[in-house]
Amino acid sequence: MTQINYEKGRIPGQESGIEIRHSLCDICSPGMHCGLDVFVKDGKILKVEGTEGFPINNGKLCTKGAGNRQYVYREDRILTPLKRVGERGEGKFEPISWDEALKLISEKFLQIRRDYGADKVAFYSGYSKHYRFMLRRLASVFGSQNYGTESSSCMTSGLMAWLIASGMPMGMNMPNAELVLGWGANGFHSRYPMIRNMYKNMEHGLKVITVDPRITPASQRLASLHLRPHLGTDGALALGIAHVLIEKDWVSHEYIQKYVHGFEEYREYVKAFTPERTYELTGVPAEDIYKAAEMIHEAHGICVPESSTLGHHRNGMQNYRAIMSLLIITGNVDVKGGQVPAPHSFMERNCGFETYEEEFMEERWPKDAPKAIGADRFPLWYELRKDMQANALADNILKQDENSVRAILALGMNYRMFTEDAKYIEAIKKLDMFVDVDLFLTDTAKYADIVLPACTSLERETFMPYAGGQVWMTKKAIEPLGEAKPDTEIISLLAQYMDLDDDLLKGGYDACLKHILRDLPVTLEEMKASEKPLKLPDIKPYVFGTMNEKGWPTPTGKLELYSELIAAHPEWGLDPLPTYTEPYNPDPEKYPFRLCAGARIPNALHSRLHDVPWERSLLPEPSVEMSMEDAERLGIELGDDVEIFTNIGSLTFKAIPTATVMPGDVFIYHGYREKDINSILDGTNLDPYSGFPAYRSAYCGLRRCA
Ligand SMILES: Nc1nc2c(c(=O)[nH]1)N[C@H]1C(S)=C(S)[C@@H](COP(=O)(O)OP(=O)(O)OC[C@H]3O[C@@H](n4cnc5c(=O)[nH]c(N)nc54)[C@H](O)[C@@H]3O)O[C@H]1N2
Ligand SMILES: Nc1nc2c(c(=O)[nH]1)N[C@H]1C(S)=C(S)[C@@H](COP(=O)(O)OP(=O)(O)OC[C@H]3O[C@@H](n4cnc5c(=O)[nH]c(N)nc54)[C@H](O)[C@@H]3O)O[C@H]1N2
Ligand SMILES: [Mo]
Repeated sequence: MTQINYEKGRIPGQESGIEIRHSLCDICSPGMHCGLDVFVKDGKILKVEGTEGFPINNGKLCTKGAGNRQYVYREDRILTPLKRVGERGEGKFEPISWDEALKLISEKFLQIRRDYGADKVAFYSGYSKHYRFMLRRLASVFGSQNYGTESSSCMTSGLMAWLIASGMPMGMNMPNAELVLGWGANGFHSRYPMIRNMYKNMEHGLKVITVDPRITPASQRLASLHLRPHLGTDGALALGIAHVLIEKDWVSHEYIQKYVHGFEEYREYVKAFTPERTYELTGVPAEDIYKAAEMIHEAHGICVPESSTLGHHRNGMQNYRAIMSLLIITGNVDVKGGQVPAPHSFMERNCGFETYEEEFMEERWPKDAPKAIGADRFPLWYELRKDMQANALADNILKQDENSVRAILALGMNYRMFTEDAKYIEAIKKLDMFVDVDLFLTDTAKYADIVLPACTSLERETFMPYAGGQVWMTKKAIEPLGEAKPDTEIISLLAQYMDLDDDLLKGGYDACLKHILRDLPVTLEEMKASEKPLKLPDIKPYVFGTMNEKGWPTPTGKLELYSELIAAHPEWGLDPLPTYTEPYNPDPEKYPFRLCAGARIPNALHSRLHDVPWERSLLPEPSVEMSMEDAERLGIELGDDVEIFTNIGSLTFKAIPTATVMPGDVFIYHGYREKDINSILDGTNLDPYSGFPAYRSAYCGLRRCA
């Protein structure tokens, strides 16, 4: 209590010289940016609090958000543009001016374009998203299709599954739902705003089924039923539930007949997934499968959260398709409380209004340029995304042939997000030029020829749209540290220095925003003048059933269980139905443990917070969670060193035996510099539909270190 009062004692006002500036937390997910009150004195941040009344967080901050001050002032912040003087990776740089840096980059990129073609320069973005519409356009105007992002392994696999079924992004209508299939959803650690919504709706009777191999806060506090399939077997489980629904005649025949394509083929396929066989494949007992089917049958309005977890498997996209199919056959798509159309407003979020963001990104797309990297290996990805599958980038470079990329402009590249990531460093070493724009001098940035300093969300104004038709320009809380600049300004400067044919990009962030937001009933100036998000007038609620009646943008105009898009391309070697394949284990005898690398922990966001003292203190050492049973069997105790080995390599972690993990499973978080789990995951173990790595259904051996 005294502690809290002491903090609150920092009272803003004339006397104390402390001012509160309204900004946002950009550490986490792009759609859920939380409002921050930043307490500033003499241009320095003293502390941060959540903004009361803010649409997403209403005064609350999570573990990560509370670390914003330490994040902004991390010791390795880059303060000036840097030019490499030592060997790649050595980390020896000299400061140079912005003018010099931009000239060096522009001259090299233009020379590569002249000598080898525009596609030999790739444009990459890490997790941050606020500048992506400009980066994509920069790549296009430059002439390269090789624009790619971290979305090559994030939520996009699930999005692709919907693009196949309905032709558009879809979202939950949770306020009207009676049941959420919380498949791989433990928002307590990854998406707390979603959990708050669930709690709110549970007061009106919403029920939740959690499907998670682990016991989690979500399974304990929210779930009426908790199914615990083995990692990466979700497709079999969904098909098993479908089997029961069909057998009991709990499907919606009228709905299927009117709106669904391919039910006959699908029914034929799921016949084999009897509860007994499903149990063998997934470990979920038959009675739980019946119980889930019964709950689905009884609910009016069922929806399923988007998920990256489910995409992180070699069979990930098909598994997610199998899950969605449960909604389709029970008539829960485009109905009240079901999965409903969620066209994107900005940054892949649905906010209830339209912008010209997509047009802005697409209109200059160089359709005659060589196809983006990965188009040959992951044709479905390319068909649906029209950008580079970043998981194919290292191989493209390492091949060193006439198609290999020669330069990369990266905004926030963290090579440790890729599996078998040493390949990425080898690839970067082969480049003529690697430019990394980041907040911090990361291990990846150390390989760059030129490093450019970006600034955090607290040092810039950022356009943010929110669900329900809300828009805002956040406030700068402090001036950029050193010579750091917003990414958007850096992109615009590059367009100017290369003198690309695009007045909008050259005109800067505000000019681009004004262009894509031109039909909104409020102006950018009005957003800037407001201390909080503005609600747009006349946001019309979606009328359920519109798309079912109008017809979906799929080849048949119906919701497709059987994909005619895939069927039209037998050369892709992909299945039109949501078929199930087992996760890949290179040698079950050597690698008997199922390894999930990456289930979210509250105090980390990929590589960003491992070097933030408050966050690190909550779990100081990279650890492996394992079952009590396995620990006992192998003589392992809390804190023991445990060796994890795969077909690629081995690493040691501190053991955390826990009752939340099933025997045979192990859980390890990623992004640690000193214990990088991705360095020992097989880089060829990719989903042929999406190109996503199997981060969550890898296999390993485990032993106690002597
Ligand atoms: N094993 C395993 N690997 C995974 C995953 C997993 O679950 N398991 N998850 C995957 C998923 S879902 C994702 S989304 C990816 C995320 O992977 P990354 O995109 O690599 O995520 P980060 O490490 O958070 O961020 C990348 C870089 O962006 C920098 N950065 C932060 N803010 C800014 C900014 O405003 N501007 C610029 N220019 N740079 C900035 C950071 O300092 C960091 O160096 O990881 C993937 N990798
Ligand atoms: N604290 C924190 N929050 C984050 C992030 C972070 O790094 N840290 N990353 C952000 C990003 S980029 C993303 S994409 C999202 C991810 O968000 P989510 O996908 O919601 O989060 P995860 O914790 O990775 O996975 C949720 C649950 O899925 C379970 N799970 C793992 N594998 C399987 C499986 O094969 N089947 C089933 N049924 N369940 C499985 C895990 O046990 C875990 O409890 O989180 C975002 N939020
Ligand atoms: Mo992600």
